[in-house]
Amino acid sequence: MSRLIYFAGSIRGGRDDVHLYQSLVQELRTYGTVLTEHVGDQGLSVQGEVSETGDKEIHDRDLDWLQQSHVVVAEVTVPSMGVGYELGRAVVMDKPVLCLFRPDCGRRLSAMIRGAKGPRFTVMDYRPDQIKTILDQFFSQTQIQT
Ligand code: 6IA
Repeated sequence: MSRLIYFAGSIRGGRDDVHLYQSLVQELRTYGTVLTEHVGDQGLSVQGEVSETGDKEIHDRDLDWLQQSHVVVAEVTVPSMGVGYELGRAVVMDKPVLCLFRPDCGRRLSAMIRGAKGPRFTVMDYRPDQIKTILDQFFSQTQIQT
């Protein structure tokens, strides 16, 4: 069975890093199917996707995908309530999680994310030119049940 990857990144929290999300989604495609490719879509603005569906549908669909996924990768540099919520739910679902944070943004990562570090919850500081290496390391060292 193909590996299903849930990628999380800020939407209403701010789209400053959307180009990075796009690169991450592209790179993640080499490791499996990315269920949430829209997060890296430059056309999706803070105002949100043009859609008839309401927030409840978005929430329920995303949680469905989260449940189906085998692994969660989150870009956590731009603070996002939605990403924080997804990460909390992922922990409860016992999914392996990788959080990527860019320290050169000048902010400090929330203690609730940095402090969640554990065998199933990896937090990595990174620069964009390290994406390939970090993903390679994570996917080769993490037990991901498919
Ligand atoms: O609080 P945020 O919006 O920054 O939360 C971002 C996270 O929540 C992402 O990782 C997504 O998985 C999820 N999320 C938030 N909004 C959406 C969305 N459409 N579609 C899919 N996933 C979402 C937003 C459209 C809406 C603004 C009309």
